Amino acid sequence: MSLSDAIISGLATRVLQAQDHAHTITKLTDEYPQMSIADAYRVQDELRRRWLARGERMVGLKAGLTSKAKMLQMGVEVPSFGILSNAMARPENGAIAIRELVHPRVEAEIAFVLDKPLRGKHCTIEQVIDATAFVIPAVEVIDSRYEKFKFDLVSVIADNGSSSRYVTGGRPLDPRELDLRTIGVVIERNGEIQATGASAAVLNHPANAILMLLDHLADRDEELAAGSFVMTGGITEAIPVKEGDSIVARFQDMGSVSLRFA
Ligand code: 0L1
Ligand code: MG
Repeated sequence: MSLSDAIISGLATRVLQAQDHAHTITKLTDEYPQMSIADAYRVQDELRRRWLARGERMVGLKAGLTSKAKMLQMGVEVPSFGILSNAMARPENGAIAIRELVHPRVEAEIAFVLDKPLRGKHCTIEQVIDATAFVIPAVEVIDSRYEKFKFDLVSVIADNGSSSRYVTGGRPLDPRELDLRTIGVVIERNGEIQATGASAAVLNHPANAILMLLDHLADRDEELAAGSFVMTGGITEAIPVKEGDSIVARFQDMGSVSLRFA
């Protein structure tokens, strides 16, 4: 049986306070072991309502846990999806305030910006490419609100897939000009290489993350609107950061994304 609206609303309050005030909470499933993935997305829906009510603008969606490295790191086997608001965006080369975060980690991702809507369960990679205005390198700063970054799939979905900040950089490129499966990526922290990977690590092709997202949206009778910004998931494992760290994520043929934590 699904959780009541009152319980979902209370859980959204708990998660939102933890996100806004950078403190940890225990896994939601500790209190509600019967909570389902559908319930967790209802918590996300409630978060979206509250973000909109306080004046934020929803800019797109994120797919997470889309690479083997990430699934292994977090001990789950299924991707998760989350919502991106304008309040999470930060400029390239800017300083991200570490006091606003609990235990941040960074991920190098390929983001898509659509200029046509996409809808339905039977789209193809070619249709995703056709609907894409450009792809752009991105770094997502994830920050689980769960103690020690330990959670299960239901709890992490309710925490909007650990979303906290994101930064785009490099060059926006026409996806038809690239082989999106073979983009090499290097993440440096303070000038030292921390992780390397290739974009095929994301479900063999990052556009497959968008196909999975479309599948999820179709179940909810929703679509990806023209103009959507979609992050397709970390290509390598996520790298922990602390105050004073500088991060550069280098994407072959696409440029780099730089940020620092202060
Ligand atoms: O964007 C991501 O891959 C994160 C999904 C949630 C799991 C995590 O916090 O690592
Ligand atoms: Mg991510």
